[in-house]
Amino acid sequence: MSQPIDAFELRDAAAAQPAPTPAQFRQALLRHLQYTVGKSPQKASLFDWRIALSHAVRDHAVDPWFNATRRTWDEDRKRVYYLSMEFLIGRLLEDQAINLGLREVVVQVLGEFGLSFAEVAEGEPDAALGNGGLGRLAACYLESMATMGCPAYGYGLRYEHGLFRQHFENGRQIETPENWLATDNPWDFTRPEVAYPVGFGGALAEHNGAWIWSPGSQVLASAHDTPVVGYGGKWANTLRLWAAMPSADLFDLNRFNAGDFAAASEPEALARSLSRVLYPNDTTDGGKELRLSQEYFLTSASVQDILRRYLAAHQDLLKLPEFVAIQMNDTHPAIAGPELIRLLVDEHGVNFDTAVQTVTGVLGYTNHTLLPEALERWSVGLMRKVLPRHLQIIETLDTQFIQLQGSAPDPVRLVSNDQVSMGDLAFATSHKVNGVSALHTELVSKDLFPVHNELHPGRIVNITNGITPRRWLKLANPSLATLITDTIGAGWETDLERLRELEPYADDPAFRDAFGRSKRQAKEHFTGWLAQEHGIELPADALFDAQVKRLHEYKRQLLNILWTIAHWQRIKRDPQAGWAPRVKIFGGKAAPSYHMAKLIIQLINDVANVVNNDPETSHLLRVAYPPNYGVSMAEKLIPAADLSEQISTAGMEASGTGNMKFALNGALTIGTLDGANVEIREHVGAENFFLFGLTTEQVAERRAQPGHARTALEASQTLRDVLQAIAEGVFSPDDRHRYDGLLDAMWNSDWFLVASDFEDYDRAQSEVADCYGDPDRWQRMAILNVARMGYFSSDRSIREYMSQIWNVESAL
Ligand code: AZC
Repeated sequence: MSQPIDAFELRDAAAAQPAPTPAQFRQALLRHLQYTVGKSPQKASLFDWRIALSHAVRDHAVDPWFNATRRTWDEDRKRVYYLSMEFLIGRLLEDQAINLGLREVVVQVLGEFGLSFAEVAEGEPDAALGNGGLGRLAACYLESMATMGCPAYGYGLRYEHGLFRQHFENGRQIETPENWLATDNPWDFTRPEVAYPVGFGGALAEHNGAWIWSPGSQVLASAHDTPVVGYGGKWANTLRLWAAMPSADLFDLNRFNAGDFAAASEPEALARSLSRVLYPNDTTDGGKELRLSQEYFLTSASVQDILRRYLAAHQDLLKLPEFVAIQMNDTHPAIAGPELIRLLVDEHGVNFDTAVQTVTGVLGYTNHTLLPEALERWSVGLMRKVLPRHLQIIETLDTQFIQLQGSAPDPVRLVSNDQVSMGDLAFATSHKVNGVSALHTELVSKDLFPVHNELHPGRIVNITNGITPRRWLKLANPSLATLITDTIGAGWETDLERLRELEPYADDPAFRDAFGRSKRQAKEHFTGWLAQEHGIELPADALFDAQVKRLHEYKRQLLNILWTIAHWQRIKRDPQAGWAPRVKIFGGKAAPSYHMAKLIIQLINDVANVVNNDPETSHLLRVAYPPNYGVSMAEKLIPAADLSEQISTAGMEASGTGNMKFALNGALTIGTLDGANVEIREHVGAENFFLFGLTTEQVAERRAQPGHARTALEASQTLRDVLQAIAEGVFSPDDRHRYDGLLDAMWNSDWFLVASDFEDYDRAQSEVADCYGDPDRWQRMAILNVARMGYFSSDRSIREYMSQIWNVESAL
């Protein structure tokens, strides 16, 4: 039904354009301003300039994109398909300009019109098609796959509304819809000819031993492509986002003409709702049926596209694993297993067991969390209603899985208690399952999938997360990036281990000074933006102590703010004690229905209000919580930080990637032995990391002790004083009981062990303060952090995925 895009893809591309001269680029920019945007330079607004510039930059992405696509076809290469409900991309203009080697020419040409690149780029809305870590990881991996020349597609949904916008009213989080598509999206190539029907519900019938599924309703998935260019512009892949469309003209003109305007558009609106909003939650799922339907919509459209592309060049579906690798980013697209089996068996006549074997050869599953509330389970009733044929396939897989466990008295099931366990399903249909840090992978093997692991030794592998140094160093931190290039030469951008060459400079006073100046520049850049954008003034000479990430109890922003109160109380008791000025920076959103997380946000803002207005202490302590944290804010904030708070309860943060971004930008970490902190500490050296807290094993033991919260509180006068102040309403004079629930949890349950870890955190914070008082020592430690973070490049992660999971070669 859809016109395949093969003809387009096979089109012979011209040789890549050489780098433009400023005169050529100026001409291209003016041409787009006039003929694409329809404005003269005299009348153009910043918006007009940005759109024209984006098109002028985008033009340079097209040739590498065509060439990469054509080569992949010509050489019949294996392709990787990264299926993800989230891609937290951020802005693209500067990222693409850097990767295409155009940044300098852009700066120069814009300057000729009296414009700065920064001010033009600042107008671009963030593509916030993700909640947090998992979505941002997908974006880093896309960029690295393109840089490494790994032929790949990212498949996702083109949400009309990305992650909600956050603002504060009286310190409380208020959510409003995000609207990134309200104006032109210049990166989008719309492909109306690439559209697939996706069916839901309906009935099953058996015919000559085969099953026929007749869906009750259909929605069309329509493709929108964004080229993803690798660093150096040698290779480009595609991010294909599906938009939901009504499969037929559902608009009821008769009803409309009869005056019933709303009802006339209802069926159409319903179809479109599949790509309307990103679920603003990174743990549990609301609106179950819509969410399951969204997941199937993404998966089915992508799998149809993948098979169509495969069959355009091959006949034998059993050879699929030789040419296709599909990576499931968490369980969200885990219906891919049953969907592929369904297509092979029902539509291509492959025998069931052979289909299972083939599909398993294709699929890989990345687990991002052990939190039980985030491990998706769908009720059998819902599954039967929305995806009856898939449920049937899952039940067969379940039977086979039980058989595989032989005489086990209490076998693990894919379907139990009337629920389908998507984690178990994903495991059973994948040839490789990976955790995202060494510690996490160990816990995945031991605690989450011990039975699977025993049945399939070697299926679980670890691939520690990584971050792209192009966005998170070169783009975000130009002062440090320039210093690095001036010191060790270019090339570290694609070979991050080369940062090791900085190690000897840690003892070089001149380099230390220059390093200090680059940090200072980053701080001024951030504070300038913060003052302008949010009216928050911060002293750039203070220690910038930052915790930015989603709000979650396990991440323990509470521990941080409680310590902040303790610190404030101490300063008040002894203002002359030589305190180093400190700025506590918080950033992050809470899921709209997560009451406790929202209460913690309010507490942070309440504390900020009191502390920042205290004339006795405000020169020594500030709390800043700029609203609406996202990728673009992170790019300014992370380079400015001195201290990175990675303080989750051990065993709960699968990896973290913010921890990597901070350390790469020369912040020291205060952290627990959790997630990738463990490996970061190993790499940068234990002496360059502020460690505190219970280990994963100790956490389990402590939780088993009855009354552990009370015991820990009784041992800490400092923490009791803090809780006392909160209880007295020092921070909520208008409502003394606001935090009663929070205090009650602190005394009586404290699942996340805030009290148990408080004293040791306090000790580590004093070490931080001592160390910051010795600038040479601090600088040295910070430089060594930068020099030793090469391992955490997402290029390394992708190389490991390519060899250990995808079995695919670089085309470069
Ligand atoms: C996150 C993990 O919480 C974080 O530790 C990890 O670094 C990141 O994935 C990337 O692997 N998880 C999520 O964002 N969301 C879910 C559902 O796990």
